Amino acid sequence: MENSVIDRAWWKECAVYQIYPRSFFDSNGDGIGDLAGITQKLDYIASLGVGAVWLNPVYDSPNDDMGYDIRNYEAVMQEFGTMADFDALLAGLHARGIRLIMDLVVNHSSDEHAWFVESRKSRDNPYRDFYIWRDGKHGKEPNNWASFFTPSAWKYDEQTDQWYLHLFSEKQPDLNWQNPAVRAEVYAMMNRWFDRGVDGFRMDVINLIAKAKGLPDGTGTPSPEGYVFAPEHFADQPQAHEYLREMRRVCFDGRDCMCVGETPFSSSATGFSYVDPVHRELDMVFSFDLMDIDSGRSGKWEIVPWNLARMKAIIEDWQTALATGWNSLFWSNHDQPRPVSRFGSAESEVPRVRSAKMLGVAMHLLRGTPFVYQGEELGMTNVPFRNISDIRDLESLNFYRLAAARGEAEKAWQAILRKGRDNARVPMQWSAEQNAGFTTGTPWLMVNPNHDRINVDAAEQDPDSVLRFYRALLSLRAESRTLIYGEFALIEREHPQVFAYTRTLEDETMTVLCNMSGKEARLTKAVSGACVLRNMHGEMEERLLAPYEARVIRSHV
Ligand code: TEU
Ligand code: CA
Repeated sequence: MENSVIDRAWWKECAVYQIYPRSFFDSNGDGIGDLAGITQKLDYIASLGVGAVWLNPVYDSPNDDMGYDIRNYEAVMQEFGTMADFDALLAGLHARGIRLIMDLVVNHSSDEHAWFVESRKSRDNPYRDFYIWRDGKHGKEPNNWASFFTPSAWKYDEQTDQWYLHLFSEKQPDLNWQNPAVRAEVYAMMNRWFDRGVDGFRMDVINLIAKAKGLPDGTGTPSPEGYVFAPEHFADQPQAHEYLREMRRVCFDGRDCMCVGETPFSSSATGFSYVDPVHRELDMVFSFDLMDIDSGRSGKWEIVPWNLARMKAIIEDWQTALATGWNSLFWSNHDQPRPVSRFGSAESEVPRVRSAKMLGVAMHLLRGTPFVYQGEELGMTNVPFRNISDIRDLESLNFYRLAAARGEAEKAWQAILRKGRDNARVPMQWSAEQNAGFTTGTPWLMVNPNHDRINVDAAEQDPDSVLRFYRALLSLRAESRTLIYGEFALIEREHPQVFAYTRTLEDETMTVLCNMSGKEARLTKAVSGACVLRNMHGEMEERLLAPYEARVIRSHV
């Protein structure tokens, strides 16, 4: 901190709880979580000790990509309730001192959005340039870009004999941010949500909004279908910064809000360029580096073992690069498998509980704002889906279809079990009752059979549950200026099992020691001081960590 004054902000001091509304709590028995359901669980949310909630999209949507394809930015999805339900939830959160962060999905809209319905009508429609339309090349796509969810990023539209760009599904056409009218509409919409009382936005793939001039072909390795994934031409383009600075002027300046951008492909240097206090285009970004740690060259479905040295390097890199900015801290979200299954051990109960707590310590005491995804606080695990008919996520379904066509269905299925997004999207586990207490109807996505032992009710009863520990962890952080603002330094750098670091502010140091392995680990150096948090009981040897043990030690100079 170089004895400078700490640049305090509410969003640096609180933790954020991420809610996937479709799977949180169903208030009316239709099998789909809803806004009134979240409102019913406000006391639970408050009990976690979080200062903000981020809601995945709740806007009107045909749900091709579960709300990430928005038909109307200013209406609530019917299955989730009404605008009155929304206002009640917002008021209930604010009454408890909890802020509300909305998802903002403006790289693309739904193809059913009124703008696109107009846009596709004719080449001279006033909304034509709201999207990215191009002529084909010799009867084929305008360029060779691959999409995230389908082989090609282009879709041909007969009516006007042109193609439109969609980096995600065909039902998610990319908005044309070059068009000032698009930007003006988006900013006005955001300002209306701010005026309604929301406290900020999580901005979906916000670093993809500007595309390289001329939309040049990608030069990487083509997919089996012959398309090239070309983030060099659609991620982190210079215009993205221009647009975000404009957005700050038009929407954020003068408001007490927080904005966090989701920024796939960004390096730490690029990440810093978004949060650099000089411009502060965004307050935080979500980095993908850790999330890609077990992905092979062809992407997330090519699963490779993760490695601790690489994990430490990624964390140190971001902690260092953003030392004058601010990091977001997360192990999971609605797109990622469950961390305890991925980085801990979900094989049996003792290691599951201990590694879930250890992971919480390792991540959420870094310098940055913790984002806890629903169910993480229970140590919820990946799901034993039986076969592809259990899956609802279009990314997994499309991947499976393409792989099956190549005769690789079984390999694809194994990858979906480990990495598929539905692992995180099954209903929240409230109780051991039928459907995990999530709904009295038929849940839209199966519940994990392990809800008989992993659930909120059971965790409330058990003083050693992951839930009780998460409360202690978040309250320790909330009450420690050192854990919030202190400087980060990696220790035990070369240790093959241990991830450890210090956080230092003035004369106080908090040392975080985590055994990331299922075997005992010997520290190279003893750490003296008072143990203020530990994820297990039993005798404590200064230099020995039990499998998945985590400790936090406070000391003073
Ligand atoms: O995700 C952006 C993104 O990069 C995803 O494609 C991510 O790589 C993928 O989910 C990993 O499996 C955001 C949202 O979080 C996601 O839910 C949406 O599907 C996507 O944007 C399109 O809006
Ligand atoms: Ca419902």
